[in-house]
Amino acid sequence: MNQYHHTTRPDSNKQRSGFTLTEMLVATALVVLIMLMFAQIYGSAVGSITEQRGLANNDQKARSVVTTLRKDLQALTYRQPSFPYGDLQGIVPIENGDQPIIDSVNQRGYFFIAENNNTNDTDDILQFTIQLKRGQRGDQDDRGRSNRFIGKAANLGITSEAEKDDGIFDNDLGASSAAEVCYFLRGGNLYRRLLLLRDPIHSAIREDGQPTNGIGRTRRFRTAGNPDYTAANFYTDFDYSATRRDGVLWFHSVDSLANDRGVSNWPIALPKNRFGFRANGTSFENDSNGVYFGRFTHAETSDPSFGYPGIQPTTANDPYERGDLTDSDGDYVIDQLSGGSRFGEDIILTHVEAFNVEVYDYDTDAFLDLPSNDTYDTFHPNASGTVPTEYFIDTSSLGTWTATSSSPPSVLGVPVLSDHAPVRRSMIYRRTSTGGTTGDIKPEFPPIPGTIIQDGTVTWECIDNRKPLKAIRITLRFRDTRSGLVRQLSVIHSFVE
Ligand SMILES: [Ca+2]
Ligand SMILES: [Ca+2]
Ligand SMILES: [Ca+2]
Ligand SMILES: [Ca+2]
Repeated sequence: MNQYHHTTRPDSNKQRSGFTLTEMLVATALVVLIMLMFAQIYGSAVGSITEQRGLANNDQKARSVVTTLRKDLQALTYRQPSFPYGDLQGIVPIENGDQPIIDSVNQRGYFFIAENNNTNDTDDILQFTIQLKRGQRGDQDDRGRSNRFIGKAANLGITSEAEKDDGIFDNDLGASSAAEVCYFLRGGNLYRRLLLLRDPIHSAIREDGQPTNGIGRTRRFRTAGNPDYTAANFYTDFDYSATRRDGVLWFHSVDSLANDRGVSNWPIALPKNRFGFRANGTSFENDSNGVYFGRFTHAETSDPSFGYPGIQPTTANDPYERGDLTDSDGDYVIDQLSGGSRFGEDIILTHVEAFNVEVYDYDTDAFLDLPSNDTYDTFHPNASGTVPTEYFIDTSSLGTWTATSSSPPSVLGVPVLSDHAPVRRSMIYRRTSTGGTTGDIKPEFPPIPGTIIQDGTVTWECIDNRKPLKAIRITLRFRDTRSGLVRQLSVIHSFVE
């Protein structure tokens, strides 16, 4: 039996000659739909690739900037004082009269913040001194052992010069374990300006032309016999910290970091010796129209007319005093100093929208801006002129000691040098007795916390009046130009050790 039977469907025997119009329309619609879907998927994929590239670019830049900033902060020379100079947690400024209580190992160089407008995160300045160390604070410095800071140094053809500090002659570079560094924003660019402190490498053999001060350590300053650098503009050819004194150009050295030697070492902490500060000790941050510019950039300091500190400036050509500096064309370069050859060498990040420095306030347990136009400055005991606002110190009603006084003040500033010298507020004496009458002769008031002084029938106790700065936070916000994405990063640096 033939079980096989042929089933037929309608039209199955007909040869198809084409698609119907309906089929065509449906097919076309499907193709368009699919294409649209692909376009959408592809588009968003491309978008996310661009975004990811943007993030990667930002992250890469940010990592490098943050690494640099962290390294600089870790190399801070100005640190928490250690026993017996206090048991404070954080850094404290050095006041006039504080010479006896300076920790010469940890309180070296300076640390400076300028807030300017405290609702504006583009006008903060962070500037401080750094030195590479083997480990933590108090360690020997690391001369020649790790990557030292490298900077330009022109070859002057004399025996003791910065060009030889790296031990290699004729490469137009010098090196140092120490520098002063400043960070600031201008025109959306973050600048890091590095100025080396002279620190020639050690050499057992003196015939190699290495500069030395004769005791095998560092050459502090240029020799007075060849004082001026007149060949070209100083900052075009030297990434070195220098100043002028007695009509002569002087390099700063690692010895300039010491704050316990008066002014014999021409200390870099003395404001007038720092980069970006005027001879009167004030930070120079605005052009002649009062427009903020932060610090002079490489573009400006390499302008042939910058002059300072290579030549003795006159009022007309001293960049800190001339009074005609403007940026009228709005290109964020001072017009009068726009002919420099080193444009952009100090830019470390572009398209930056904020560089905000804040200080930790333990009363409110928060990071806060300083008040507008204020600075935080660790200062120098011999500094004169404008004294920075004394944050983190109790400046309340200090009295002065008077013989046989029956109404002694409750708080006494520790007198320094002589009875007529200004009182110091880093260490104060509080009256612990009620009432009483002071003695006939003024007692010694040593600046040692915890010291009890019996003065007639009055009892005084020495108090460490300094309130340390425990930490700062630096917030960096910048934009990736391809993706348009904004990234924000914060670096918190603790001064507590
Ligand atoms: Ca500000
Ligand atoms: Ca060299
Ligand atoms: Ca300009
Ligand atoms: Ca700020």
